[in-house]
Amino acid sequence: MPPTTESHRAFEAASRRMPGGVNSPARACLSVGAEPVFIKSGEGAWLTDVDGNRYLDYVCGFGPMILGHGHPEVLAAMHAQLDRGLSYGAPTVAETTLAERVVAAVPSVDRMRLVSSGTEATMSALRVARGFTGRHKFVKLEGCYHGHADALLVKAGSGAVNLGTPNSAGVTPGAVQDTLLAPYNDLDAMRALFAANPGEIAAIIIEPVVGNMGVVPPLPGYLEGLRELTRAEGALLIFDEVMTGFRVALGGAQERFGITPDLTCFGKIIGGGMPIGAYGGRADVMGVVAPEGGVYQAGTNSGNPVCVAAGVATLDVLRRDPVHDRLEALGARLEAGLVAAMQQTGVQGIVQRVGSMITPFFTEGPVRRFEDVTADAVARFPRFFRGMRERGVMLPPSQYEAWFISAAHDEAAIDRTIEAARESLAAL
Ligand code: KE4
Repeated sequence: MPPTTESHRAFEAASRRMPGGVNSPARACLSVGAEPVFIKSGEGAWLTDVDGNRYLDYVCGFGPMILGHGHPEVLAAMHAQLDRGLSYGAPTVAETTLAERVVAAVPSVDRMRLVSSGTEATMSALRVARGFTGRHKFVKLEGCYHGHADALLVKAGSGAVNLGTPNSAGVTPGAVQDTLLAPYNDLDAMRALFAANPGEIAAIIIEPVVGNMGVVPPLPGYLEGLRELTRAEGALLIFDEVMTGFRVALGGAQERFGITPDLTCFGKIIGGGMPIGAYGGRADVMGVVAPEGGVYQAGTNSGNPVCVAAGVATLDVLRRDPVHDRLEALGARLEAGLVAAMQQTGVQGIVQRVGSMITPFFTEGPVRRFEDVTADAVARFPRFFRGMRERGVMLPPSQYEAWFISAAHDEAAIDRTIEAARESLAAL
């Protein structure tokens, strides 16, 4: 569906005041040769743009909207808090409630700190790891994206890679001098890195299931190998579960794959659509965080009462209802349908999925690490994206992103998506 006149006018006005007309480059649609459409509202699994066009939504806010747009229990909890105030600059009981909900679902987290974004969560977790170990270097995986803190914005996935260079301008050599890189799903390369930097590596930070190259699952034994290696080397294992937390299982990827990290980063779903992040883990590690320890980290909006109300309500629904079973079934249905559509249209591609995170890659695959996402795949995705949007299906605007299914999607929505995909693939 081409950008409609109201949306185009909105885009022109936005572009005068904001780079790319957006407040995050991941929404800019530059890499898919399109203008972003401006959204007026979301209802359940659907988005409506400013011209009244409706779309089945697989962006889901880039992950938070696991219950769909406008869930009544989440809205009711927020409305109740609005009448009591927005921000106090003082602690509230609800923050402890949210912390207890996270701890109940994610046993590796004994103590935690709320922040306001995934970037803050990973940035802070890295500082804690360095403060706890006294070591400076850390390892990130090529193609993983952990937000836009300087030290982490190296060979990053998601929107960073769409710029053509995964390293951002403005990040100084000093800021990344201690950032070590390794290819995903390659234990030998990781072992070699530790051997070359004995006693100097504070942590590995990793997306336990990558969403920011598109969906790339860990190979069998990979996460276990990282766990053993970090333990042997006195380094911390940090799981960035900003995307996978409460998504691929109630307890995240660490529950799904049975791995216990030392620190975990959260975001997205724990805010239920409102800006929340968190980091937490071992009590001894979190003991270095101010005011108990010497690692400083702070934030005006950390634990904001309205955001926390949305987060608690969201996690309560996820604990009570069998949402993850439903999402697994819908994900499997969509995966099978996309595979069949590729076969029926003769388009070369694969589909990679973990739970309700899914990505079709226009390459023969498998995609196990960053360089497996071929230039050809990246080149073919834009026409598919535009074809799907024209048929009323809103996808994340990049081959390097995961699609998300919400509990508001149903079999009819999945089947409609598969039909749109079949038509869009046939038109490639
Ligand atoms: P935020 O600062 O955007 O809340 O979180 C950063 C982040 C950290 N870790 C992981 C695994 C993430 O996926 C993210 C953010 N994800 C991107 C989309 N892949 C957010 C979209 C955007 O940047 O606008």
